[in-house]
Amino acid sequence: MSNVVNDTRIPNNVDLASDKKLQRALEQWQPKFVDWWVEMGPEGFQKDDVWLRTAISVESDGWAHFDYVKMPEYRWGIFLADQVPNRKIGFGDNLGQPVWQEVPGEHRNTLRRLIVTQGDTEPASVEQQRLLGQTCPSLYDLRNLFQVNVEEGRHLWAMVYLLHSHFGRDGREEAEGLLERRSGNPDKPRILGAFNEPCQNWLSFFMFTFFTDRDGKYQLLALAESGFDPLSRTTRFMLTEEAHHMFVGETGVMRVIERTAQLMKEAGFSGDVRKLGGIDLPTIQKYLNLWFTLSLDLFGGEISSNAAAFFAHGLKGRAHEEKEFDDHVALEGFHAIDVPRDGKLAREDVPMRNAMNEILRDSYVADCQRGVDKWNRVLEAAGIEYRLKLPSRRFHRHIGLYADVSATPTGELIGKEEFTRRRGEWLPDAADEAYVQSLMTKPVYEAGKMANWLAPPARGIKGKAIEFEYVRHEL
Ligand code: BYC
Ligand code: FE
Ligand code: FE
Repeated sequence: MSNVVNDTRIPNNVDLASDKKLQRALEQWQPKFVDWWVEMGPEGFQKDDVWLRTAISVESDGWAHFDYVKMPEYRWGIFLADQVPNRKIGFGDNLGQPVWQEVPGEHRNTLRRLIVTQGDTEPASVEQQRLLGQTCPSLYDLRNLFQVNVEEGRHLWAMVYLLHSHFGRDGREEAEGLLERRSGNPDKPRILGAFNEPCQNWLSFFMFTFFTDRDGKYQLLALAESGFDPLSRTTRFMLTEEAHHMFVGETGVMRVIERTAQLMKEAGFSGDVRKLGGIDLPTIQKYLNLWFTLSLDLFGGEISSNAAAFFAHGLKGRAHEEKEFDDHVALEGFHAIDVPRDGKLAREDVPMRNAMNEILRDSYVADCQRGVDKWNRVLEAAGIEYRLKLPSRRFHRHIGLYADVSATPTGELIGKEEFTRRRGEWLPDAADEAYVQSLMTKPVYEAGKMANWLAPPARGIKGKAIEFEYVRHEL
């Protein structure tokens, strides 16, 4: 299956040529995708040579090829991880049954909806990031932005392949819809909240790739468990690409912190680091608060009958279902959740299956904490006492149990007025936005140069020097 066909219009390892009808349908969708890319992809860089990796197979030792390419000519392909022989459904009511190669009729609508929701986030993120190139802090970062963007484009392809190959006419209509909705457009918004939020500066971009792409990691891990085998195989390969997106976020924030620590030293610690053009730690904390909580919403409600049904039917599992859990049926047992009742929190036992969104969120929060700990080690090594913290899950939520209450970052419930009054202490306000924006008015296009607010990376990409011309930008 992993024989790769690269000499066709659509690179793939799914033997597309053997299914002419499917091939034609995808070849009709392809120019519409490229039109969307040119309209909504990175603005001002479509003619540049960018040193990008392209997926060419799913072999772990050589799945990627690196070279200069103009983004509209990127070879977006369809790649599924190899089939696991005799794979069985690993959880829910169908535990131990053979996985499905075709969509079971009774789960058709639910699966389509999960695939469309996943697919919708991919182009949405490209739309959110389309102006960032114009304020890039270095060519290295510019290239990473575009790498993330083209791969999100490929993730859209991955979902469109499933829609075209398994969902007939309505699948094809959904594939069109994925190119029609627009991030942040009130008339035709993207499906999930965080994907309609503006991502207008590079601090937001780094937080987004750390926190929001990491929701992608956990949703993909849960879908990789699916009894619908083509979905499992597709998402398993997407996860290999996702690792780089989170690397961009983790090291991006880390480099901001390194530079801030350095400037704080220069300012004599008590001084205002903004005077030296750095991003002060309280502002970094506010952006962390914003993107962490927007991303928490992406896991859905804490108590969810949808999630229970996805699990029961074997459509969506937990992250690392086999390795991390003993009971894969989950009909017994409870998950304790703090439920707001009359202005107070009451701990309630929620039947396990109904708590699946919260259980996935638990894994996600633990993974986020590992990254925050690394950031804090940079502060510690620099002799700075300040520590970054993940806020409470109750803070600044728009989905689920805490959507209708207000809470502080440490999780105490407060009145709406107090929240509104103190919002600027916890989340970026207009002045913070204006300050961060002011650092990024001029792009840095000189190879090897870094913007003042950001430390250089530890090394370049794939053995190239940091000074390598990752993007040949025509001024
Ligand atoms: N915004 O039962 P509930 C990625 C809706 S990111 C708006 O609590 P459920 C990427 C929900 O649809 C990964 N609406 O939720 C990252 C439901 O509507 P109905 C994306 C929301 O269904 C960076 C109602 O509220 N992948 O790949 O258990 C860059 C009650 O919902 C939201 C996936 O999400 C929200 N945040 O779970 C690029 C995987 N949350 O039924 C890419 C597929 C909930 O009342 N999606 N609602 O009309 C899913 O598994 C589920 O749809 C969700 C929601 C986990 C998102
Ligand atoms: Fe993605
Ligand atoms: Fe991603």
